[in-house]
Amino acid sequence: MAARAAYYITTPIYYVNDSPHIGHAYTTLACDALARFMRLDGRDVRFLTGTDEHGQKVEKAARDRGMDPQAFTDEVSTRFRELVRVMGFSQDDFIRTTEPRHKQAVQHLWQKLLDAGEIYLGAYAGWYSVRDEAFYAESELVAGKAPTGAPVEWVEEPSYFFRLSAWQDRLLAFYDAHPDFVLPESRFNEVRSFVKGGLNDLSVSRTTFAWGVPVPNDPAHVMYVWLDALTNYISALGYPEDADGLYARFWPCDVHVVGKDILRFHAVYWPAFLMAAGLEPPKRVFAHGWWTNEGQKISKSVGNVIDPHELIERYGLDATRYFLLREVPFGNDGDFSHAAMLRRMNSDLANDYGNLCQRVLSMIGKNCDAAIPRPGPIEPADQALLDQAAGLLGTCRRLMERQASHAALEAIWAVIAEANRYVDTQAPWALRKSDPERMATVLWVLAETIRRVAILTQPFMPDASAQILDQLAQPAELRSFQALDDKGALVAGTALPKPAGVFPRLVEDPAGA
Ligand code: ME8
Repeated sequence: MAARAAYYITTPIYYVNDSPHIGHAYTTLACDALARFMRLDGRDVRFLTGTDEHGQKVEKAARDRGMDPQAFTDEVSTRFRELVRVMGFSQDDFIRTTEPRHKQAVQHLWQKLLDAGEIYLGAYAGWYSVRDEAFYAESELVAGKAPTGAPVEWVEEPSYFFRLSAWQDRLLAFYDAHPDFVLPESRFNEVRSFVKGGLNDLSVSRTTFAWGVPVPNDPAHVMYVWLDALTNYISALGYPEDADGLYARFWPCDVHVVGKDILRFHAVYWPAFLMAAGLEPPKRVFAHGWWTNEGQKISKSVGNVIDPHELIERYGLDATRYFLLREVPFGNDGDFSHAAMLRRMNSDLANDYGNLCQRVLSMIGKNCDAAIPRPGPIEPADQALLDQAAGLLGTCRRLMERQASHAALEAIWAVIAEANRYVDTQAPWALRKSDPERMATVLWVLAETIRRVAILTQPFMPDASAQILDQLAQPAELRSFQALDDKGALVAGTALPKPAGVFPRLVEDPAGA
């Protein structure tokens, strides 16, 4: 058998200055769906998430709570792990930047950059935003604030610099050679124009606080939190020793999924650091958009932060996953609203997918002795539906290669809609008396279509899809994408359990809560 192709996907590592919210859950969810899809498609997947625990922002949050930074990060990091558990994410590793394996890797990378002459000692005098953990040039400020609206402070201190200015041409050449390096394309254009505008050397160490990885041989300095944080993507693979061979197997990364707020760090600084150290840059950075809540920016001060735990409690895990992945084209900004959630749950899930399964499985239960019916001759209308369902894998593969989960879901729902139309036009209930053999064929075609659809919805809604496949009595070994060919087709006579509804209809609370 041919070796399985590797697939490495990462989320940003989240700051532990605060509890996780919907934005964090969203990025990790998007990665989870991609990771599950690739696993079901036979890829050897490595899916990484974790927490970013150093820097001034985290140190300040710890101080505000009167806690030692390590004890504080231990506590908050646990909340991120808890979220990952509640959301049922399928990560293979969870890295914390306070772990020894990470610190060693960062110090090694630093030494390589120093040895290569890419880092030099100087002094920084300029603006810094603790909230963004970013340096800003005077010309970038808007009304005395960072372009993100974050407050800035004047910083003057000895600092090591990375020769970023020398990387402008090589970065532009790299972008030209890799036209899909950043998706969506509009974001890539922003990155190119930023780099074309000229790059300053980047301050990569700080001396005015201590919560970071110490600079080798100069302990007055801790490393800039972004140089530290970005390195997680390779430290988690065992870089530099690579005792388990993970680095050799999974680097360069297939895709770093990030929010648009941190694209510059990933698409400019990170490839420059890597190339300067003689390492390969990642294959892709995908920058997704920003969620608002009922039209408003999500912020603690507004008090409208969405807690993912509450969403799951109210709507259920799979419905929440479906909503977040389907409602907004991946890459665009999106708005969370209860009304939109209600629409998706009732229309797409309960009416379209849920009803299809319920109607077909209960008709089989009642009219076919609760076993997969034996199909007679296949007619053109049957073949048309089967062909559409069979075409889905290719379509979804093409879309998921470009992180377009929303479009894959749309394609799957087009087949669900087609199947519902087929039920209406074929009217199997009317065939029960007039032509039972034809009824058996129609119900087989429908059950087979549901099987294919349910295999493909697994990455997006693992639990609901598993329930549907259980109701079709599909064994575990027939749930990967390999089973999507005709060899996996439903076998007549297979006994089926009693069907049960999978997608509850959401009844609007009259109080409008
Ligand atoms: O930036 N909508 O961590 P962070 C969508 N530690 N996504 C959102 C969001 C929203 N309203 N709010 C947050 C950091 N996110 C660094 C990363 S990586 C080497 C270091 C998501 O805790 C989105 O993915 O501020 C965004 O990029 C990330 O959370 C920022 O998380």
